[in-house]
Amino acid sequence: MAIANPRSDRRNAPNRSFPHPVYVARPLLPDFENYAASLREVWSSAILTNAGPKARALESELSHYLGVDHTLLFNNGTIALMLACRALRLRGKVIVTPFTFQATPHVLAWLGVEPIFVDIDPDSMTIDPAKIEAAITPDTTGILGVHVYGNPCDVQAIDAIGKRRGLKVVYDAAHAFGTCVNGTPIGQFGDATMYSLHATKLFHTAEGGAVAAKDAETIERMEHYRNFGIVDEFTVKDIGINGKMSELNASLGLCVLPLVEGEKVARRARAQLYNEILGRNVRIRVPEIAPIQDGSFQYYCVRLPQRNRAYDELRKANVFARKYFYPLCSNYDCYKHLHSSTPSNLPIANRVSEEVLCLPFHSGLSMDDVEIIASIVSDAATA
Ligand code: T4K
Repeated sequence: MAIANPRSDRRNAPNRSFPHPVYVARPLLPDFENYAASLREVWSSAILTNAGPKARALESELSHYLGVDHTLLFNNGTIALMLACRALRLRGKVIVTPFTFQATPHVLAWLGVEPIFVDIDPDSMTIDPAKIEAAITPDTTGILGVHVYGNPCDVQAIDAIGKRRGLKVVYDAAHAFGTCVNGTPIGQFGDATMYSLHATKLFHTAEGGAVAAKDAETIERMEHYRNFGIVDEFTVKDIGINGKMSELNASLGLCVLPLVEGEKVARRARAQLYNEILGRNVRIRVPEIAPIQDGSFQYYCVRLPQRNRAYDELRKANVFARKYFYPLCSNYDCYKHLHSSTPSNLPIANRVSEEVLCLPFHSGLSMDDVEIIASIVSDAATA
């Protein structure tokens, strides 16, 4: 007698809708009692913010985990990136990828710096070093690369251009927590690297950001900037801002960090299953899956010409995939007037942004859920 396989039964069922919304991300949450115990310490100290002991402890644990000399915490990734760019004295024009979250070029614009968009590599979807050289002018002061979905930029080539042309190199590693390039931690490249610690990220503090940097002066400037420029009670050295992380957020981070490795293992298994099912469909391009020690496992992104159909079919099934990053930053109203935003300057980025779809990716998905989502995408790609 044939034994029913519940997985394929559900996958082929006419109604593949989920009873609850399934989102692209789900925050990794520690046992509540653990967090409550950490908060009790904060309560009894009555130190809630301003570089308190939890924030200092998390900075030190993050430097160790990320394999970098120095980490500074901020209240979100956007402020962290802005203060890193300011500390490195970026001004005039900075070369940047358009294939990113809007925060990346916004940071430059808030500093009064013009983003100069250049095209991306069609495979890694990160900024193409070959296009950077041609975009450098006497006004260029830096390069801002994004390790999109955790895919590392060509860091060797970009760092070499920075050195050769006297430009600062900053990396937006919002998606690349823990990414390594041939065993070297991603935060060791460039002049500064920013990690987003937002709730949707593999490692998070609900809201938060971190910067890894080597140069002592740059670190000192960032430290002043995040606390209004204050040096001591009577000395204000720089025009700073409030960029500090609270003790409540830092406590959460200290409880989440030990869970990250387990989450990566769970995500890798889900990525493998997605790839196994979706990789059978010639119309779908699946990502390469990094070894556990090298990857950030932040997003699972496929590329397919029928992306919009797949997105719509998933929504009918209560699944909220995301078109990260469509529209392209250079096509937003606030940037489309720039000379470098001309679509003919960015053909690959414009094409890729029409094809990408980030599927739900976290340990809260069962393997059955992954099979169902993959089957909906695959059917949409061939319909
Ligand atoms: N650079 C890059 C390359 C970035 O991708 C980002 C942020 C930044 C810089 C700036 O870093 P931060 O300043 O944010 O630290 C989300 C995140 O808010 C944003 O951090 C992230 N990138 C971006 C790619 O994704 P939205 O507008 O898509 O978020 P939202 O609210 O639609 O959340 C996505 C899904 O996650 C929801 O459908 C449900 C789920 N979710 C969300 C939250 C907030 C939860 O389950 N729980 C939650 O608490 O931007």
